[in-house]
Formats: sequence, structure tokens, C-alpha cells
Amino acid sequence: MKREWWHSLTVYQIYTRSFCDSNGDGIGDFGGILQKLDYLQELGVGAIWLSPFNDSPNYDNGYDVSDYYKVMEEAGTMEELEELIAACEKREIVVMMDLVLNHSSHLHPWFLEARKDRNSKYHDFYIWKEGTKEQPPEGGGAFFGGSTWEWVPEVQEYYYHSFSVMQPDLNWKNPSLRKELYRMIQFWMDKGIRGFRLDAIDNIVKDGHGGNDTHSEQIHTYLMEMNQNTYGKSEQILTVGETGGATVEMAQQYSDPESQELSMIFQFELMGIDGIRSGNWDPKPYTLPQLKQLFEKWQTGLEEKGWNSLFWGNHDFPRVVSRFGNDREPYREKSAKMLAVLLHGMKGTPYIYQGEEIGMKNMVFHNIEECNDIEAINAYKEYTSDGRITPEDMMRYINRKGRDNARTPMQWNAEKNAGFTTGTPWLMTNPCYTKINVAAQEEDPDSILNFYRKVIRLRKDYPIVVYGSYELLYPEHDKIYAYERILGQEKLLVVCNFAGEAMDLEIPAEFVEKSAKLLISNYPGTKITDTLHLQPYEARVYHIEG
Ligand code: TEU
Ligand code: CA
Repeated sequence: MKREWWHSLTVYQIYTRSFCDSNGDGIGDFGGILQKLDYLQELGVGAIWLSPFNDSPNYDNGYDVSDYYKVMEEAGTMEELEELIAACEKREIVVMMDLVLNHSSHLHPWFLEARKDRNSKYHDFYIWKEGTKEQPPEGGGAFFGGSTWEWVPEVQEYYYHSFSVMQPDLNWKNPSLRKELYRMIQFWMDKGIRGFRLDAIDNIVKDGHGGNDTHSEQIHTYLMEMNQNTYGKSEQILTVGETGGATVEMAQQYSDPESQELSMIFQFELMGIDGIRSGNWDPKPYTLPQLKQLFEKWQTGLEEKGWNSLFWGNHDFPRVVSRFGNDREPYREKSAKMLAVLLHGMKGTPYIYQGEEIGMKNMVFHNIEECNDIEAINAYKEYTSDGRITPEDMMRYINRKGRDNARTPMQWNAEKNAGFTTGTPWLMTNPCYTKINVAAQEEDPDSILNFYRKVIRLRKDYPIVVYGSYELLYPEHDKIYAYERILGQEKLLVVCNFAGEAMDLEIPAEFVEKSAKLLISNYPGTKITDTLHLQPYEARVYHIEG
């Protein structure tokens, strides 16, 4: 496999709105990110992915773009962005941008024209169907509620939207639209953007029946065309497509260098893509053997062809320690570190979502007025208005699964608003900030933050972490997750105890015989013996040079 610069780096996802506010308006911005570059550099990340910063009315926090060439006022100015890109370049941090190409805002000038006149050039930039006000076309439900079709009296037609009514889908069948998008991507490349995360990119082909054809071959054709016309022209650009429902075979195709589409994708088999309206109370649960099976499939599936992205969550999912670890004391810290070891020991490019590195946990929202997320608010209205679900149950649901959990302000210190803003934050600060914050963890050599720094470092110091093949051990063990990485004669052993109790595990003899070196552990004073005595949520990585 050809080695690429983006194989060995770790990406940090910044939800700009919630990261750091430099001007006291309660919304995070470029100036805030600039202030935190030392922090990011010390953490050791090689790239930052910024959630959408294009001009937007922010009904979906930037995932509804009204001008692809401008930056949104809340985030700052173009000059500030340029300054940020230059400052990152100096620190060898790549800046990645979130491209929202499946849909625009309903306030984008293209759509404003399109909805006025069927003969407008921009009408065909969107997807329309005839009908009457009373009789909408057939179709499924939109991700954020209601039908995928919305009536426009001026043109006596319905337009198609996969997400909210405020996010009309772009018509990728139209070559002029595609050309406009490519031109725009080139504009950002010229500004020094070195990576793109392609939002909901597997939704761009429609099935003709009011739904999306996320398995269509046509998506690959469009991606190849986009690649050739934009980022494919440079070796310097990293791309990751958000393709929630991708299978291993599809992922191979998307991320195979031969097919020239994308560097890698985000698949959501682990996350589960049934949103808050699916009727499932909790995020998809897994037994440990199921979790192993899932990772095994992806780790070995992309071994020869393609490349994995590795992540425990993002701005759309609950906090990792609350979901896959144990966010109750005394185990929050240990389990957060254990999860870091498990994921960062695997093969692929890891993504850290802001706050994960200090063990931030889910929020408790008391009522819907405290929430911001369009998905949660729409679902709440719909489900409580006809009495299908009580408001109390709906809040429980939102607290377990809702997207605002991950969007509360970054916790920098124990001062007012966690040091995120001097003003009023756009979304409540999680009260846990008095205990869980960056300042406290900087001071503590054993903190989750300092542990993440070490974990990230391993990938740089040991090529086996980047390129070793993955071998699962004890697939049926329901408390311990152990695997090996193998590169020639060299070996790594990663052992993670998922139980809140001590466990013994017999390990392959060669690690003891060859006096394997302990690279990292979340407990002090560990010894290598034929049988490891593991503490609750203990994680260790051993290395033999071979
Ligand atoms: O999320 C897309 C999204 O909702 C996916 O999880 C979807 O289920 C999948 O693509 C189906 O294949 C992105 C953003 O991350 C999110 O914040 C936005 O709200 C959304 O797109 C709309 O732009
Ligand atoms: Ca601000």
C-alpha cells in the first residue's frame, strides 16, 4: 500500500460554535481557535476539521449554507480565517473544511431564484416535482421531520429536502451546479484549505421515489469527477466523506487510491444512524463480542484496499464516555482512557471530537427550551403535540441520544462559563465543568488530557501503530477486548478491560518470553506476567521489537 501523509496523523474536530469565543458574543469563532493553537499543538494533532463556517442562517448550525464563498459573521472574518490557516501552517497543522454539498440553505440566492420562477437558470439546481397543494408526491420522511417534499405556491411545485425544510437538496444531475461546486472548492483550496469533510455525501443521488439512493454507483461517478476537477489535482489534500450507511465493499471503493474518489470515509455502523425519531430510546447497544465483530470487519475489510477512519463520536452523537464507557465516578477517567487506547491502537486515521480528550460527558437538559438542535426540537414538537410521547419521556430520550450532548461549550477552566465565553453561551455549559476542564487536567500528569497526548504520540513514534495488521484475540470474551498489531517481526498487544471489576487474562506467551515493553497504561506499577491482573477499565499496550 502506498504510504500517505494522512495515514499517520490524528485529526481533531472543532465544532467552532462551541470551542472558544474571542469576542464575548457567546459563540465560538476563529479568534478563539487561534488562541488555542498552542493547546492543539501540544495535544499533537496534525489536522483540525472545522464544522461549517460558510455564511448561514444557522438553522442547522452551518449545515445550511447561504453563501459558499463567505464566512459566517459569527465565526469571524475572511482575514481571520486566513490568519488562522497561516498560523496552523506554521505549526504543521492542516486545516480541513466541512463542505455541505448535498443541500444549501433555503436562503441561498440560488434557491431564492429557483423558487420564484420555473424558467430561472437556478430552478434546476434543486429537485422539483409537480403536484397540488393537497396532494404531495410520494416520498419518505425527512431526517429532521415531515415529508421530504415541500410545496412552493409560486411555481406550483414541490421541492425535495433530505433534512429540514430549510435545507433544499441540490440537484447533482445538473452539470452547471456541479461545476459551480467545483469552482467553489478550488476557491477554498487556493485559500490554503488542505482537507475536506464532505457532509452527507452519500445522499446526493436520489432514488426517484422521494428518498436517497445511498448505495448508487452514480455517487462514485460524481466523486471521481469532483476529485479530478478539484482536490485530486493535489497530493496535499485529505478528504473524508460522510457516508453513514456504507458497507465494507462500498468503503473499499470510496477509499481505494485506484478509484480516485476520497482518502477515507466515515461509516456509522458503530454509531447507528437511526436518529432521534426512530423510536429507539437509546443509542444502539452492543455486547462486547458484537463490538469486536464490528471492528474486526472494518479493520480486516480495509486491510488490503482502502483506509479506515477511527472515531467514537462527533457533533451528531452522544459523548463517547457516556455511551461506550462509564461516565459515573470513580470510573469516568479510567474508562475514557481505556477507550482512547482501544481506538488509537487500531489501524486508520483517528478523529478526536473536541472535549473527548478531557472526558467531557453527556448533558442533562431539563426542558426543550434549553435545547438548540433542530432535529431534537422538531422531533419533540411532533411527538409531544399528539400525545404520542410525554414531554418527560421525550427529554429522557434527548438526553440519551440527542445531538446537543456533544455541542455544549468546551470546558477550558473552572471559571464562569467554563472559560468558553465572557458573554452568555449560545448553548448551556455542562455543570460538570467545575471538575472536568482543561486547566485542571494540564496540572495533573495523570489526567485524561495528558493521557491523550501520549496516545497520540505513539502513532508518531511507532510505525506499527499506523501500518501493522490487526489480529483480534479472544473474540468471545465478554469483558476484555484484546488484539495484536503485526508488522514483520514486530508486534503490539493491546488489552482493554471493559469491566468495572478486576479481571485476569492469559496473554500469548511470546510477550512474556520476549520481555515486551509497556508503551502505555492507565494504571501505575503494572507488571507483565503470563496472566495479566487487570484493574477495572485498565488498558495496556505492549511492544515487541521482533
Ligand atoms: O449529518 C448527516 C446525517 O444526519 C447522517 O447521519 C445521515 O443519517 C446519513 O448521512 C445517512 O446516510 C450531517 C451533519 O453531520 C449534521 O450535523 C447535519 O445536520 C446534517 O448532515 C445535515 O447537513
Ligand atoms: Ca464570538
